[in-house]
Amino acid sequence: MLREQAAALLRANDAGGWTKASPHMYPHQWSWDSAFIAIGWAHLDVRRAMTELEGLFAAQWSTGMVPHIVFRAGPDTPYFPGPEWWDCAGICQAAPALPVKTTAICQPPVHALAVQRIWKLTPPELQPEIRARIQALYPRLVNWHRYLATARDPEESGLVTAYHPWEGTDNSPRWDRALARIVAPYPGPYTRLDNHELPDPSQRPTNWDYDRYLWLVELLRKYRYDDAEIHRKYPFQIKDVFFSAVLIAANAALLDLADVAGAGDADRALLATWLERGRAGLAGRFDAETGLCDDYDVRSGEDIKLGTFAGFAPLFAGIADGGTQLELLDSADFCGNPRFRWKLLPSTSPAERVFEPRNYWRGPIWPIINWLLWRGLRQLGDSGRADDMRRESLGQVAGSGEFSEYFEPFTGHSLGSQRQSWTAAVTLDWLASS
Ligand code: 2M8
Repeated sequence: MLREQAAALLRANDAGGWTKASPHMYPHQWSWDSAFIAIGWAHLDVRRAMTELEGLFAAQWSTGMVPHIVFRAGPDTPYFPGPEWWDCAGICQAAPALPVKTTAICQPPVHALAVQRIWKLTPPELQPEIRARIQALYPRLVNWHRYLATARDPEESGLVTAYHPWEGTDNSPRWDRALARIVAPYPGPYTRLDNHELPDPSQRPTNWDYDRYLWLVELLRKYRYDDAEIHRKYPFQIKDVFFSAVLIAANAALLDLADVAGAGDADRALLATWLERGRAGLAGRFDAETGLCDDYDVRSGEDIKLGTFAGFAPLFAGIADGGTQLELLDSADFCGNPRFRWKLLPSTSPAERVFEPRNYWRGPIWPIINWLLWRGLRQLGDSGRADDMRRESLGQVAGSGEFSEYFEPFTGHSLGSQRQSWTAAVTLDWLASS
């Protein structure tokens, strides 16, 4: 029943070769949503799954960056801020030419994990075709990772620099201090649409946040989306341990696919270098006192010490740590909170002063984050915890009756956008992965 509902949701959100992240709130193609969505499609039609990724990578920038949104839905479909706020083709030669319209920032590189899943699920009779399509996509994936390992890590620290809260976890408290330092002039009149779609302000970022989000876009435009210039002058640069952990997992996935893709020695060596560098980078961010990995604010030189899901970066990356993180994961500060409806990882720990159980990335439980953690735990051979996480996650979705964007930790109630594609996609994957 759940499988049929999830499959029906993906089909309903299918816009023909690409999938809306959700039908009303997010009507375009989002980068990491697409990767999760491809994992969902892989359970229904591996060809369609490849098409999802191929379409996204057709909008890749010449720098290798895969943009966070490809605006596909057409001018009559409302989304704020739309392509005119970015004007990428007009500002930067590295952006794809019109009519392709994108943003100028990116999101965690889940794509290689999707290709790995697609290949695993490809039936023998389709293997020649899918192998050829993976071979064609692979160099683009390597370029994407090269962009992250170089332009987004000029220090060769192994850690990816995020430029904007929209690069994954919008109003996470991880960004609060960095945003508070930014003196943002009022960016001019604008009308948010997200709070029309979802009129409950307790579930979404504030106007204070939006003023800063838009001001950061202004600044990125001022620097003509040039990474070297941004690195020198731009005020919001965070070494994001979660993003970096996903890159580690993704580099390992590309290495795993190297034979299928017929990768050359040079690419294999590069991937191995980035993988090692990423692991060392994360190890350097581990705080033995708290047991969590800390993000780092490049501009202020501060460690960002907060109990959020991102602190478990080593587990997302599939790196064994001898048990400290697992104990913490099970504790009342995270999955083991006795008041939680489901034993799942919240976006922010309820022990944090800034925790808000209904507000977006400031407390609620996100299925895709728990999917990434589940994947990491499986890689570590922790089938006990992984199975629990899968069962609880499926219980949460089935119990709410909705494929919601996020869930209230104490009640398990649906929050955010409804009919969210990536939630249906990871549900399909969990259902098939006993
Ligand atoms: C959310 O972000 C968008 C902006 O990109 C928004 O709030 O309008 C985030 O959860 C992001 O990670 C996600 O990719 C996007 C679409 O699901 O929604």
